Amino acid sequence: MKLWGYFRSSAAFRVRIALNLKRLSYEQASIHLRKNEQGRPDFLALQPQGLVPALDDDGDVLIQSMAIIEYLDETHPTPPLLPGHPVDRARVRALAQAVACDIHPIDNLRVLRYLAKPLGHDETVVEAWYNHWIKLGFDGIERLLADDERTGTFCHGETPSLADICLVPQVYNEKRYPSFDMAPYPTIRRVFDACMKLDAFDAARPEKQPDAE
Ligand SMILES: N[C@@H](CCC(=O)N[C@@H](CS)C(=O)NCC(=O)O)C(=O)O
Repeated sequence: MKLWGYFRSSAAFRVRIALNLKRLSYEQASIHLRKNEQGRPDFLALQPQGLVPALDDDGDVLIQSMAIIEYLDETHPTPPLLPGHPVDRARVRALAQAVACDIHPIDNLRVLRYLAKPLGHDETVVEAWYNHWIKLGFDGIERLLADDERTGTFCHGETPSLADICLVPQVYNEKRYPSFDMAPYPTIRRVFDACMKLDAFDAARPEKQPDAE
């Protein structure tokens, strides 16, 4: 398999974790987002949205991290990334989507760039935007985790799932910004720490990728 990604992309980070949990080997192709390589014609031919990641599995090119991860889970069912019961599956998907649908898209590079230019907001305003939406998202996720007895060592029980795969890269981003206060999120921090002790998560971290700077 071949994964197009970028070391700092949290959506690519999700797919790297899933591939590692499934013990699948893959090569990586770097799309340097800061240098706008996502707009390169050869990459747009693969992913017309100009977003990483994309995964080539034996000639089938898959896009969108959640679709890729569910594909991997369907084609390589062990270990499962979703629990067995439909209600539990819905909970795990809801936690994952709280990150992937509600937080991540509005704090994406192209959104932050658009706020700066052409909208003309300075760095302080862009940072305030970023932190505001992360805080709102994490406030809800902290309650969803802390107030539910199905939360275990991981977001759902004792094995990592799609929910942890989405949560960890988002937390990882925030740790890069000391201005964002993680103190109000003890459960999120505890789950994050548990995940990062696993090789699959650790090996997927940005600074361990071949294109890390
Ligand atoms: N919903 C997409 C989001 C992909 C996405 O936003 N990728 C970011 C990196 S994390 C990207 O390529 N950004 C390029 C840009 O903003 O120009 C997915 O889950 O794959």
